[in-house]
Amino acid sequence: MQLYSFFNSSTSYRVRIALALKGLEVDYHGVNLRAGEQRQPQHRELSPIGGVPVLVRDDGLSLTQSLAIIDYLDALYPQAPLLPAEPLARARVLEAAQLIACDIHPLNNVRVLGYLQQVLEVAPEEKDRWYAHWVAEGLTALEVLLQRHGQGPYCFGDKPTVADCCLVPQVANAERLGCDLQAYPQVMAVYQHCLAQPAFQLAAPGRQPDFIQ
Ligand SMILES: N[C@@H](CCC(=O)N[C@@H](CS)C(=O)NCC(=O)O)C(=O)O
Repeated sequence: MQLYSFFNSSTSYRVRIALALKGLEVDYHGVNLRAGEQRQPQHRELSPIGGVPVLVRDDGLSLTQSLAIIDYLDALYPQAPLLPAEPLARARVLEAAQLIACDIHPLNNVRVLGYLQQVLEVAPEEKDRWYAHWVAEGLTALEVLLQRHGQGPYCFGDKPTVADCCLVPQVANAERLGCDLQAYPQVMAVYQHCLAQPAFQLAAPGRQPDFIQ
């Protein structure tokens, strides 16, 4: 399998965590989002919307959308399952994962921030306020969910799930962009626990072949 990824892309990071937790290796292709490579026609053949991650199977079939890719990997490689079988537990994991994937990430995606700056001509500090606002709204809600239904050391107990695959990259991004994360103690406890685990370390941006400072 091949993975089209960008070291700093949080959605690619989700898939890299899932692959590492399952002990799977892929051929890595860096797509430089800073240089706009995701919008090149050649990449749009793989990802019509122009994004990463893309997983390409050995037969050439490709798959986009990080949660669909993780679900596919989980079905194909059931070792270290990332979704519980019990219906309510499964829905809880997806609830947290989708809060991040649907309610936080899309508002702060590269193309959205680019549109704010380049088309709407929003000042850089206003764009940063936008980013921090949606991260704060989302992480506040995630903290409530985890306090109500979570159980450490991962989001939902002693095994990592797709919720952890989403939490770590989102918090890492927020940290990198200087957001104040003190108001989310349970989110941060899960984050710190995950960062200490070898699979999460393997998937980290700094460990990827396309890493640039
Ligand atoms: N919902 C998609 C989002 C994929 C996505 O947009 N990824 C970002 C990087 S984190 C990207 O490629 N952005 C490129 C752009 O917005 O131009 C997923 O979960 O895979």
